Amino acid sequence: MAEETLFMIKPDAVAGRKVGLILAEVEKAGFEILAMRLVRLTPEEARRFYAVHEGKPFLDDLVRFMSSGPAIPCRLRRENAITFLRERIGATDPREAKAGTIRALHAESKQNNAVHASDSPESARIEIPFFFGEAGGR
Ligand code: FUP
Repeated sequence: MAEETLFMIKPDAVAGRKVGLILAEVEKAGFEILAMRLVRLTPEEARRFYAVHEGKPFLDDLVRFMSSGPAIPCRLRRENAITFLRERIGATDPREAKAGTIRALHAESKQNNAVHASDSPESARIEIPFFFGEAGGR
């Protein structure tokens, strides 16, 4: 069944001029781009996006990083999009990510890890409207 997910190219990858390469990989993997923006998150927005990590020791640094420059959230569609994209991006820490995954290829560190992808249908239902509103960005 076709499914939608929220993908985001993070500030490290935008600053590192990796946007074209990463979008090419996403398109080659069969995803359709339904909506896309370039946004600079405020620290408050970054904290709200990562609200599930409230109280974690890495959150303050993560918020600083996520609000340090522009990021590119994308609404993507594909068969089995959520699981398939999580496979394609690889583990959170690029040192643990399988060879050939987006994070293995493009991430700098566990924090500056190039991309985000929704980890469940519940997350996608929150994260897509976070960036693309009720109308889904159409
Ligand atoms: P992921 O779903 O792979 O993006 O990973 P998590 O939801 O566990 O973490 C969200 C983000 O927090 C990661 F992308 C990077 C950051 N993070 C750290 O900086 N340090 C950690 O120990 C864990 C996560």
